Amino acid sequence: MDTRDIILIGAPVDSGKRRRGCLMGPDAYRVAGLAEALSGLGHRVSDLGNIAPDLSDAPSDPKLWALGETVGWTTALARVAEDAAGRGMPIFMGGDHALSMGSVAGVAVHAQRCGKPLFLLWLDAHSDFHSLESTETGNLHGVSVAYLAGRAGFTMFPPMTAPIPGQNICMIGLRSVDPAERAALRETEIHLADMRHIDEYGIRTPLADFLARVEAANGLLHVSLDVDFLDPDIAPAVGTTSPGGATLREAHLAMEILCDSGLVSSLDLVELNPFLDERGRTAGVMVDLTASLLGRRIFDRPTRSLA
Ligand code: B3U
Ligand code: MN
Ligand code: MN
Repeated sequence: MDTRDIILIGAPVDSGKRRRGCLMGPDAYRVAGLAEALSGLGHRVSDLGNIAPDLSDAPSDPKLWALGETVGWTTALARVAEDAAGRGMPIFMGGDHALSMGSVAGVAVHAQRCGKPLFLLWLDAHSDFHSLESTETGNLHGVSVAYLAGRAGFTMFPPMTAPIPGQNICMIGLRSVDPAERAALRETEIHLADMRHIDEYGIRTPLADFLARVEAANGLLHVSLDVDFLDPDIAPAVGTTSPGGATLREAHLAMEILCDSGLVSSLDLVELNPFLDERGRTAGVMVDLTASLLGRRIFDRPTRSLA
């Protein structure tokens, strides 16, 4: 596979939910050796350090947790993402999933400028599809896809100038979807693969179907990887654990298939809470998965069967 210009961006977003700790995520990825793993694969890697939210206009709402801070992150990250996407492959080291409102919004503007459609792969136990009205918790990491898909009501956020059509979004790994999200998703064309779907068809099938669509449209692909996509047995460092998630092998296979497609143009690593980790285990798993996405292989050719 081709070597790439990888731009690491620390996004210590911790405002998307009440339980704190994701702000330590970027440093945990650094300590776990993310940059070294990727440069070891031959890529050119730079680390922009951590960015900060733009708090110049910070709205508040009693029902929405830390709205002003999350809006500030969205503004700042969108700016950085648009610029970085023009120079290489940005990897956003989160930070909770509210960060994707900024990272993906910025990448979407870049894609629009290139005249290419943007596709979004959401690897997550949750659909993060609440509107600001339907959220029960007020936690804004649960509204990111709704914002990015252009759902109504996000007037306090920067306008989503290039909303992503439902047909261009795919969610894989779902197992915790609230009733209001389920009802709203039914009205969209978002591709949905819940854990039952993975159990019945394997992780390759929904992923390959989606990648074929990206390829046919000559699109760019942003992957948003939530730690809770993985089973908590292998990735305990997350605030909202949800049992029954992807296994280590399913997750690596997904990354290897994504790598082979050559279509991934940007990536979020979100929801890692190092305070909840066991001796850096989850950070290590996330680094290994990112390495698989960027070319690490057991063998570089298909292995021969023993038959
Ligand atoms: N849907 C719930 C729970 C949740 C969403 N995303 C995460 N948890 N990580 C909510 O709060 O909106
Ligand atoms: Mn999420
Ligand atoms: Mn999640």
